[in-house]
Amino acid sequence: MKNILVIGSVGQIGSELTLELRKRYGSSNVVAGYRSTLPTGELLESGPSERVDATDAQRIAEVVKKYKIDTIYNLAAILSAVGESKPVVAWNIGIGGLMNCLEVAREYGCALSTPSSIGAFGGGTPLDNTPQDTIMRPQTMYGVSKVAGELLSDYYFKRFGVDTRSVRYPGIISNVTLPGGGTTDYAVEIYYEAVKNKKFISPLKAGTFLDMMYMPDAIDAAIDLMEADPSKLRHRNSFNITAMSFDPEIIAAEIKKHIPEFELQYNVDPMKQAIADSWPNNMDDSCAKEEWGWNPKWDLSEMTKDMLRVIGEKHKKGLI
Ligand code: AKB
Repeated sequence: MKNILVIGSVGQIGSELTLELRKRYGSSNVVAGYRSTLPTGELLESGPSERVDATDAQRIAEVVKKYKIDTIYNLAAILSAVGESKPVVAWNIGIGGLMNCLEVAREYGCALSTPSSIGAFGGGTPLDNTPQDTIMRPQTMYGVSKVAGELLSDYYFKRFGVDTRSVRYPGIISNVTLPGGGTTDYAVEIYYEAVKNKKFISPLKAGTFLDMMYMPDAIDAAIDLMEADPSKLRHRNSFNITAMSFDPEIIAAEIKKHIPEFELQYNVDPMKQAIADSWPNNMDDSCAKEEWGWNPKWDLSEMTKDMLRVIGEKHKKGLI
């Protein structure tokens, strides 16, 4: 990877991935693509940025030509819960956007990474130790578009030789940019509420186990997979990866170790609960470990310390 375009660079993952790519590959070699929200701060100042809407193929091609892009990270997506209220938009961005990226990648010889998700599972998937290759009949538009996206990405690799690779992300926990509209967002919000109000009302009930991961591991995964030796990859789109699995009670108990007065209450959101119930409790990520050395570094205890430290500092400075 030398010249990289990140589509969706102001989102939860994009805002941190773009900065890490700039550190590793040089600031001027990583273009921050944005749609309506302009990049700000370090993201704006540390390298080039361009307006790139994933649904506009011509614009993607212009930017790819202008910067001689060889690798595209396509992070444009509408997350699972919002996708249920805007299914057509979710499909157009998820699949329309991906088709545009695949076609541009084919024409200009780019490698392409478009993350999939635990949302691709459902409808008969074994929920414990979920295998890499298994039944996938998701019941959300987000999930349908993720399964279709995996298939399309593999199709473009086999049919046209486009170097497509991707991971199935679990819930991603981070403290730079908030997620928006996902089912796993609660696991980010709980830390902010713990710091600000010492209390959190969970939309998912006790006993709802989901795979999760701290952002530094999520970023390493995206980059390491794109750097992996292709001869070792038996799979491409997409690899199960996970770092931890917990339910609201377990994350709350971890927070209480640092904020003893923290209280967890419940007001279950039936739509989010139904989505979470259809997703794995914990995935088997052994293929990622074997084929490209996936090795998460953060567990719940270390992540909780770091999240509370960073969010605590933001709170003291009046930033949240
Ligand atoms: C969501 O909850 O929709 C996302 C995901 C797991 O893909 N965070």
